[in-house]
Amino acid sequence: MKTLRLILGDQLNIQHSWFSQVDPDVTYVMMEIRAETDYVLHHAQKIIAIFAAMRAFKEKLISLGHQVIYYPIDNPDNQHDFEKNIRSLISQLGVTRLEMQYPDEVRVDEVFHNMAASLPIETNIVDSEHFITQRDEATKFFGTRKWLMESFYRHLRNKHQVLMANDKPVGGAWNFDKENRKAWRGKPPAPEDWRDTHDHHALWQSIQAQGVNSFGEASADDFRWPLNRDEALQQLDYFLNHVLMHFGDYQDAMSKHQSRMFHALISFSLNVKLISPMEVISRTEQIWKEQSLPLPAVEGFIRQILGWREYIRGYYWRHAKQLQQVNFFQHQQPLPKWFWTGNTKMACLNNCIQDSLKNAYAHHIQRLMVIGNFGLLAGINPQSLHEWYLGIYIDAFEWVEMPNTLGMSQFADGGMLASKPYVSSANYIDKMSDYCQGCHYHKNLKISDSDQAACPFNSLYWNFYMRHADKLQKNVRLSIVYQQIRKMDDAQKNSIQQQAQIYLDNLENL
Ligand code: FAD
Ligand code: DLZ
Repeated sequence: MKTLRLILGDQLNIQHSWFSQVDPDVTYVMMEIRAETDYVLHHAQKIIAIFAAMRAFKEKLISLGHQVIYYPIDNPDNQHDFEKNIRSLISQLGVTRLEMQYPDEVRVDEVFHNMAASLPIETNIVDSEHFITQRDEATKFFGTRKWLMESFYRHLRNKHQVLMANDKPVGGAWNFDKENRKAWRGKPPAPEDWRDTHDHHALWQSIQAQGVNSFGEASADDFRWPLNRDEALQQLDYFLNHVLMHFGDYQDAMSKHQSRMFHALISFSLNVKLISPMEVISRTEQIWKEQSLPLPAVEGFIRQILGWREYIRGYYWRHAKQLQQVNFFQHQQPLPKWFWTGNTKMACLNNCIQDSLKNAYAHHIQRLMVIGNFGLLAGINPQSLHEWYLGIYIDAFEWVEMPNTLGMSQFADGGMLASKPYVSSANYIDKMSDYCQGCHYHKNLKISDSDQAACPFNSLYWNFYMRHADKLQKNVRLSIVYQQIRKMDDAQKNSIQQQAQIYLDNLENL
């Protein structure tokens, strides 16, 4: 029997049981294909990082004695489609069986199931052996109950005995989030970028020569994303030993002087499976014990991975099909052109978008409370925003990006993921960052006067709640907001709405 095993660009898990022994009857196949580069407009670094890591993975497999067929982007035999390349290999090599790992995305899941149904050979799909939970574990856990990350997280802490002692959470509480909300004013100094660089100039030239469209800075000569598992582990260990101690305190902080802050930068390594979530958690617990790190930092970090990441995956497999259509508020504004350049006078958005274009990265609060916040307040079409997020970030794969964008950030699912919209006026952004200092717009003004332009976040914030009162005012978590609106007189409400309308009519020039 001649078996072909397909490995996707986000399945670079060298610890998978497939690779535990060399089998002369097994050939692995990996493909750089236009179907995957072109399903959305990608940031240049994302394409480079995936191809470079795929190529390094191929070399690793060969060095271990495995047989690998690799289709580079510029191979003339490459038909740029999983099924077409596989059909050619079936006839060229006399393949009798195809094996695949479960993909993380509905689109590719359908491709695999269609291949399984139509190919003239035996097919089998196996687990990717990466996640802590199964696709349907959250669905089964919640049953008919309301989905809540915190309950799933506690269940997983118990089940896997993470940060537990005698069946109780260590430190006497499940969650130390209240201690994790400080602004950063330059101290402690944020770490320099601890990641080694690569020169991917030649690879980038070959990608461009094939006419693959992209945006953002390629940074091909000075490339920071990890190539392989060893590098990913080194980067993780640096973070755990030198940076994690401040993660909790400054998790929500933002600064124009330091975009990475104290975040781990491990989402690419995790999402292409160079490292596994459980090993990140175990190493974190180990270093916490060895170095007596602050529990709020350690718990806060583990919650992101054991809690949020697994919960989001469960949510995706429960709602993915529906998410492709959702638009709870019927928002239809097109994405302003400055989303592709960062050229806006709003300093917070200017900084966050330009960071994203430069690094293919922004941390969670930049994504949620600046870019996403604006998108929701301005009534941007959530599906356009979803495509933008899916393209721009190095870690963006639909299973994790889509619930975060459409559910958490845009409330486009009507509150299935988040219990209230994540929106704020300038006040929150000013509290958590230094962006407002020197901004063209004035953070304290709701309405522009003859001297100063008001920060658009202020009128848009109140206008959003007034505009969507029918959908939101019964939400108990928003009772204070609606009490405040009820206290405003008609003249106040009208002037806020008029100011907001001026901005909404002029989004391109903000
Ligand atoms: P850290 O802040 O250091 O956190 C450590 C790890 O926790 C991350 O690497 C990630 O694996 C996990 N994590 C933290 N928050 C989340 C979350 N909300 N959902 C899932 N995992 C989480 N994350 C992605 O991996 N891919 C995406 O495409 C993506 N899109 C997002 C879109 C929006 C609108 C928002 C608000 C968030 C998105 N996130 C996404 C979640 C989060 O912003 C990133 O995981 C994080 O910024 C990655 O950087 P880091 O490794 O430095 O994370
Ligand atoms: C994101 C991406 C890109 C840009 N290119 C490829 C590719 O050429 N070949 C490949 O196997 N995977 C690529 N990927 C990652 C895939 O999009 C990802 O593996 C699937 O979407 C499954 O989630």
